[in-house]
Amino acid sequence: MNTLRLLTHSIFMFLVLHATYAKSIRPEGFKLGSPLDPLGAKMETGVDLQKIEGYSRFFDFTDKDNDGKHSKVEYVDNGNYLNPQSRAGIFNVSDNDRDGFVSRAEYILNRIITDEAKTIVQAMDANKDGKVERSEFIKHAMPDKKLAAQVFIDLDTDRNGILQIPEYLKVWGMWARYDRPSADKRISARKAELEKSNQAKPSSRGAQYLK
Ligand SMILES: [Ca+2]
Ligand SMILES: [Ca+2]
Ligand SMILES: [Ca+2]
Repeated sequence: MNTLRLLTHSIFMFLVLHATYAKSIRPEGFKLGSPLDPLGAKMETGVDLQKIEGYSRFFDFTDKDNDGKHSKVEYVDNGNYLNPQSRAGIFNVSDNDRDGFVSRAEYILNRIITDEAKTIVQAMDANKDGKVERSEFIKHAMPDKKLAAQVFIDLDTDRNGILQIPEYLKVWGMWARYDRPSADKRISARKAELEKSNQAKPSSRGAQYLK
């Protein structure tokens, strides 16, 4: 009986914490995930097969033992992107299913999300000093300035009025994954869709002219 009560209590606390947390990174009145629409994020629907294959090749460089997944040793300890702390952060965000490894699909999805986020945010850096200030963000992010101000607060995780890589990627990454299928499902669905539309084209020669 006590165990049951403890379990009920734990579930209740989880729901309370989850609700509080979800609210803190969400502009009021908007469903979690929707700030990405006004920001212009397309996520996996914005990439073609070539892009996916390119990411897949990058995945192989780091997958030294060719077992189809990145271990912490392969990515965090032996990696060379940014610094170990940033790599650990990226690794944990990428590991959607929390099995301690980053699968090919998890890596590809993370690259899609973060590369697009960086492209969108850095394009707002009007004076090209590598940082996106609050005023730059509000001016360029979206037509709804009130929403832009709310979204900025969510992305500026250290609250210093400036967006820098990688701080905003964490929140953006949560929005891009919240309430969506697994990385595996998303990447294979997108690939299937692209392969189908490739087959529907009259010929590869014809497809070239369509570009
Ligand atoms: Ca591996
Ligand atoms: Ca994983
Ligand atoms: Ca900041």
